[in-house]
Order: sequence, then structure tokens, then C-alpha cells
Amino acid sequence: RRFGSDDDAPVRVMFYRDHAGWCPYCEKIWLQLEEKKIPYRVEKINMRCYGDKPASFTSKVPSGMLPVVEIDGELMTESAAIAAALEERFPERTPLLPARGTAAFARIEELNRLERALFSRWMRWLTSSWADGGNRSQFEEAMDVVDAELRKTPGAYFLGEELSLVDITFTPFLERMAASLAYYKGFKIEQSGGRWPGLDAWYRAMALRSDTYAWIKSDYYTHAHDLPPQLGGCEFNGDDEQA
Ligand SMILES: N[C@@H](CCC(=O)N[C@@H](CS)C(=O)NCC(=O)O)C(=O)O
Repeated sequence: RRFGSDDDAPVRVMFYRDHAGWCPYCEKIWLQLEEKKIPYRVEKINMRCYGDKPASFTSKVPSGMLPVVEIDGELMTESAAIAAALEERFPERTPLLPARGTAAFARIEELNRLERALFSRWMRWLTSSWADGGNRSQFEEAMDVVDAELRKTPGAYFLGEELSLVDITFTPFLERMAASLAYYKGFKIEQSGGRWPGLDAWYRAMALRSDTYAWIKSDYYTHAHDLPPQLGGCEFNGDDEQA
């Protein structure tokens, strides 16, 4: 992917992501590369649920985990570390982090923790068939906090008017939550019409990123069926509105 740079310019980034576009951590890096327009080569590696990974990959990355990036030949794993390295090594490309010392910068760590807390509650609800009401309330409470954070600043994004790395961290998961909870639990997040106006505005703003996220994003049906092989199962709750 060259973003119009000429053919002789060296491409500094090699990006290994999963073949089918299922891996949310790969999606974060993919979206960041697209938003920053950093030229990259891509090699697609199958996930474990499709069989053994190629030896050419596992010899570099014994754990087999994705995403992986090589920047100027230096191999990096773990999406948060990769994201930080992309910000640091390509300062000339649209920065997706606010300057250190600003109020916006001070919020990042807490928001990243909130994303993991929301993730855990989503997982607990999605993958269990018992205590459905309690799991649902706990998920909703975490969404209330996310929504309040989104409404703290003017603009649809977490840190204000512009998309940042915090939005990118949340994106693959909010995308999968909307799809999976609609399908397995009959629970609507997008266009829920009231409880989470900050989230409504965030989903709308993300959908309008037509050169980047709009063509990376997957659809509800795909996610409803790509999550079980990765997670080992998703549980219906027997609600009349599910699926
Ligand atoms: N903490 C890691 C998590 C990455 C991760 O869980 N990757 C999964 C896919 S979503 C993986 O590579 N699993 C091995 C496989 O299924 O092939 C990160 O942020 O990069």
C-alpha cells in the first residue's frame, strides 16, 4: 500500500495480519496505518483455527500471535507497543496522540483501562448462558462510563474533535460488540435511541470515515460467525429479539 508515494521510495513497514480480517488487534494496526497513510507491505497469516501457521512466520514469531510488524526490519509484537512505535517512528505522518502534558494526554491511560474493562464484561456476557441479566447489567454499566467519557469533550471522538489512538483502540471491539450482542442477545447498541448518545455520535462519526474505517469495517453477520471459532463459543440468551 503506497498512498501515492513513488515506486522507488522504500516501504519501511511490513505488516503481518490475519487472513480473514477477524483479528481485532490486527484491525487496530491496519486502521492506524491507513489513518496515518504510512506506506506498508502486508502478508496475511492464517489464524490457528484455520490450521498450522507457515513455518516462515513461526520461525520469526514462535508464539504465532498476530499482529506483527517489522519497522525498518525490526520485529515488533503486541498491538499497543506496535501502535506506540508507529507514532514515534513516523512523526511526519498525522499524529494520533495529543502532546504530552496536555489534559487530553492525561486521559489516555484511564481510557485504555476502560476499554479493557468493557472488553471483559462483553466477553463474560457473550460467552455465558447463565446469569444473563447480571452480565447484561454489568456490561451496560461499563457502557454508561464509556458514554460519559465520550461526552466529556466537544466532538464525537474520545479526546475531542479529532480521531486519536484511543478511538482506534476501541474501534474493533465496539464494532464486534454491536454485531455479536445484536445476534446472540437481541441487544442493540448502535441506534439504541437514547441511553448512550455519546456512543451513537461516535458510531456515526466512525462510519463517515469513508477513506479508512468504512472499508476496513466488517459486517454484523461476519462477526456473529467469526467470533465463536476464536472464542470457543458464544451463547444465545433465548431472547425473542436475538438473531
Ligand atoms: N495482546 C495481543 C493480543 C493479540 C491476540 O490475541 N491475537 C490473537 C488473534 S485476535 C492471535 O494471534 N491468536 C493466535 C491465532 O488465533 O492464530 C496484542 O494486543 O497484540
